[in-house]
Amino acid sequence: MRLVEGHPALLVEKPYRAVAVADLHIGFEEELRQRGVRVPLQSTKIMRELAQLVENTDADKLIVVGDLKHNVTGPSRLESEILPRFLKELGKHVDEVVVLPGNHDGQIDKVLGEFATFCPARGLFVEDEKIAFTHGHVKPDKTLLKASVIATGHLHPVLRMGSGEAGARIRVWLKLKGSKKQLCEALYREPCPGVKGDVTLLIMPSFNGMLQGRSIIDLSLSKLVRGPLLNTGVFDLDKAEVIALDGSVLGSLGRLREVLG
Ligand SMILES: [Mn+2]
Repeated sequence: MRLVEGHPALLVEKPYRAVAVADLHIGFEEELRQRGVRVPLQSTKIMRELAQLVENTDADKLIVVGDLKHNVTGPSRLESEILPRFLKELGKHVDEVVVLPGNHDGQIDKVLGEFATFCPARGLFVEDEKIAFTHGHVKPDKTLLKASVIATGHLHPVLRMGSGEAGARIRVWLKLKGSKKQLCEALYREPCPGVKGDVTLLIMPSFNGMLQGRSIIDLSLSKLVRGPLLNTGVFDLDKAEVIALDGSVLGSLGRLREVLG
């Protein structure tokens, strides 16, 4: 498994080649468009980027780590028209599209079941790579603790630098480490004998670049936003490694907060 340089995407290499992306929020601009704001259609742009990604990485699968869609607006044009078209088009580039439902994806498997493979929200474990995926808003399945890396979305982390007009925001990865045993005990409230070693929590940037994202410098996150994994307190956010999309390590979150906060 590796980060795809320059993109908010992961590449799984065994037993199949799969690109994993999180938080597409398809239809984010729909509401604005319906109100007459001519925002460019993001789904077209996202499709182009995804098609290029799977081609460049020679992947035959695409894993969406939650929040395929944004909010449903109006009489569900998003679900009946935009998303089927989007998934059909994706299907031309990969053998399989796998979707792990996020908090914005309630019930879409019922409408879109024929266009993608839907996994339980509690997670997908890829044994050969010891990597597990879950969106991050629900408690993951216990089998995910077999993983050495748990990759989630949901947070949309961005690093804010400077302020006002001269300020900038860039999407980032957050890499945290914690004790697997402590995580197991905190999540399932029971003794976890035999569980040992560390687990890496990799929080993925949102694939949709139009989203504002959550500033990891301010990071006054509600419990709901943090989700069950971060809420355990097993992962020390100040020690999180902050990684830019090009793969460069920008520093620990604690240090960046001191400098940029
Ligand atoms: Mn999201």
